[in-house]
Amino acid sequence: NSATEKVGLHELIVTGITDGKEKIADTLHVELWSDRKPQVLAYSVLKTYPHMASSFTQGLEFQGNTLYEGTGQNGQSKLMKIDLATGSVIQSVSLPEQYFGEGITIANDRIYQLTWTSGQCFRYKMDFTLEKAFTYHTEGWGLTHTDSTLIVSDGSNKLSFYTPDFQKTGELTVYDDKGPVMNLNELEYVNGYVLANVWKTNRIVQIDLTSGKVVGEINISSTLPAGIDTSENVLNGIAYKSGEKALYITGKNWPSLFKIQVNGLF
Ligand code: DDQ
Ligand code: CA
Repeated sequence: NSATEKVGLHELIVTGITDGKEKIADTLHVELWSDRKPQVLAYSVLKTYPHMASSFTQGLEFQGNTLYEGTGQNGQSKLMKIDLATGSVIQSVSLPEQYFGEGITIANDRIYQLTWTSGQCFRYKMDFTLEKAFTYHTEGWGLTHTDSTLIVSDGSNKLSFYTPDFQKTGELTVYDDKGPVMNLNELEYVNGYVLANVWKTNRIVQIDLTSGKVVGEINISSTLPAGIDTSENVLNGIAYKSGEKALYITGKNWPSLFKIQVNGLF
């Protein structure tokens, strides 16, 4: 067997010897992975806030000091403005029952909210009036933005880039040193990188937007709320408060929301 390597993302081609000649084996095996081992980023919990345990969190983001949350499940999906100190709702709008709400982000003073399998992204004015609906052709999972580029995850190891009018402009595949990092879910753009929590894990990965490599990771296993059923009620919410250089994290139906400081992120 032989392997060829390229710099950056590696490509492995497995070949076999048949009748003394080297041939590509019956099963051509091509795998891509990163040449970089993610740096484990240590963190500390600065504060614990209440979070509504009825919220199936699918998107979390600050605009200034104001926290916004989007929730999922058919018939229970909402866009909400949240009072951080109490966890209670300041303002909310419900999605029609046929939609399963997913990631949210706020760009150019507009709130965007994805849906899981309906291929519809809703855009609201800051007063929560619905302004427009856009169509896309993947599942909708997480959403964040940098300047006016929207960044969407779809449950694969891919991030897709869209204009504010939801025209697709590109995509990026994400790898760590073990291979493709699938199930990228809720997203947050922080300081040149995209953070993504990986569905059904306690892992947040830090993705380099130029290469797709996972350069860092945070494991929040020691910060799960007590007594939650972690089969579906998983970590799913990362919001960055730039003034504080702090992250706020929560999960689906978690009773708490944690303010954390991560070493080496900023
Ligand atoms: N997604 O957020 C990973 C994109 C979808 C999660 C869907 C989980 C469905 C759970 C439904 C539970 C109903 C009680
Ligand atoms: Ca977020």
